[in-house]
Amino acid sequence: MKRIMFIGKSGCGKTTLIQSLQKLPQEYKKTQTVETVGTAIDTPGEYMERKNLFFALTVTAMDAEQILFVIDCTDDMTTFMPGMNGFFCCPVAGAVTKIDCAASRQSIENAKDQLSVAGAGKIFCVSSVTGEGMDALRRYLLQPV
Ligand SMILES: Nc1nc2c(ncn2[C@@H]2O[C@H](COP(=O)(O)OP(=O)(O)OP(=O)(O)O)[C@@H](O)[C@H]2O)c(=O)[nH]1
Ligand SMILES: [Mg+2]
Repeated sequence: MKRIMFIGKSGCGKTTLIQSLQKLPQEYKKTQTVETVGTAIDTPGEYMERKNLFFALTVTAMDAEQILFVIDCTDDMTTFMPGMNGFFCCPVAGAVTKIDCAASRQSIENAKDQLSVAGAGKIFCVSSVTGEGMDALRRYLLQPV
């Protein structure tokens, strides 16, 4: 699998998604700092939410081959800036998480739109609980850069 860096708000499901993609046991663990899990680079949501920590993401991204912007479809708050892919040198894809809990189809579409405006190319809709959409995302992340 490519060396993928996961970026998104705290609680959006990055760590759980990494566990699901790598078929690891699902255990809740707040991400406190940048962590490597197999080929994944997990980041704390606060690094994206706080301006003074954002630079750490751009530095860490130098080690990545692929960025994945992650957004929770149950969270209406805007998290990604338009054109945010411009901060990174490698390809950016997107994942909409928690589709098993989506209030409506529209909330998933809104999340996809936000990822698209942020500059994510390919976008996947997944649930780490039911596994829906996981095979397609896994296949994409297995493709060479
Ligand atoms: N229903 C449902 N819950 C999910 C899903 N993905 C994650 N969760 C839950 O959302 C909560 C937060 O998930 P995390 O994976 O820890 O979120 P995170 O983005 O890593 O958060 P930080 O480490 O704070 O940046 C946990 O209680 C997960 O069980 C999903 O697809 N569906
Ligand atoms: Mg985490």
